[in-house]
Amino acid sequence: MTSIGVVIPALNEEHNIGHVLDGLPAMVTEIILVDGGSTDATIAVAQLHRPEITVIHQRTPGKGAAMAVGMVASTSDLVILLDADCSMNPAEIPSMVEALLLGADVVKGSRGLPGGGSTDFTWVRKSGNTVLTQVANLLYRTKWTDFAYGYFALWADVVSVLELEKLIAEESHPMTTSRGRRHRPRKLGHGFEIEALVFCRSARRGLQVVEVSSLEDLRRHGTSNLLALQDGIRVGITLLAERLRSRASIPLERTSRPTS
Ligand SMILES: Nc1nc2c(ncn2[C@@H]2O[C@H](COP(=O)(O)OP(=O)(O)O)[C@@H](O)[C@H]2O)c(=O)[nH]1
Ligand SMILES: [Mg+2]
Repeated sequence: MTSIGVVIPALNEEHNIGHVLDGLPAMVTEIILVDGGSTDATIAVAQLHRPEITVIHQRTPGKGAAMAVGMVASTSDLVILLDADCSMNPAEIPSMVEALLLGADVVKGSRGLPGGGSTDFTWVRKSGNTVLTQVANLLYRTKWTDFAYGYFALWADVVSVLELEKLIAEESHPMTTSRGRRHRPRKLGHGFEIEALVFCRSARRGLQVVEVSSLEDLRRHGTSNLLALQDGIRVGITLLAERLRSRASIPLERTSRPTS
C-alpha cells in the first residue's frame, strides 16, 4: 500500500490550520507541518487537531526552504505540498495521487485547466502568472496551463533527483534575520519560487509532469506573505537560472514505487 505524506508550510496560521487538517482525506498517512517561526498558536492548534502530526521548526527562512525541508524529511512513498491558509482544497489530493499512481513523476495543480480556477487571483497575480507560464513553456518546451502555483505532489524518489537536500544543506541563516514580512530569503529556491524550481528541474531531467485541475480559494483568515512583484521577479530569475543550469544527474529509479 502506498504511504502518502502531506507537507504543510505554515507561518502564523492559527485560524486556518485546523480547517486544513480536518479536511485531509483518510488516505493521508503522514502529516508534516514545517513552521516558519510562528508567534501565534499555529503549532498548538495543529497538535490539537492531529496529535500524530510531525512538527519541524525550520532553521532557514522562506516558504520554499520550509517545503524543501518537509519533502526531505518525509518518509512516505509520495508527498503532497499543501498551504496552511485554506486556499488549497485537500479534497483534490486523491486526484493527484491517482495521477502519480498512473505513472506521473510530478503532478501539479492547475488553475488553468477546465474545472480549475482561482478566487485568489488579483489582476497583477493573474497577468504575472500568464507571462511566467508562457515563458516557462517556451524555455522548457512544455504545455503547462499554470506555472506559479504551489499545490503539487511528487514521488519521494524525485526529491533526491531534484537535489532538494542540497538546496537546504547549503544554507542556514538564523531565523531571527527573517522576521518581518518584507524580508526575502537570500537563496533562490528558499522563497515562493520553490515550485518554479521543482517544475523546471523536473522538465530538464525529462520527468513526466502532469497537470490536474485545481480550484484555488481565498485564504480564510489573515493576509498573504507574497509580494507579487518581488516574488514574481524571483520566479522569473529561477526560470532562467534553471534553464542555464547543467542537466546534471542523479538517475531516477522508478522500479521501487508501489502501484496501488
Ligand atoms: N514555514 C513557512 N511557511 C510560510 C512562510 N511564508 C509563507 N508560509 C506559508 O506558505 C503558505 C502560502 O503562503 P501565503 O502567504 O498564503 O502566500 P500566497 O498563497 O502566495 O498568497 C501558507 O501556508 C503560509 O503560512 C515561511 O517563511 N515559512
Ligand atoms: Mg495563500
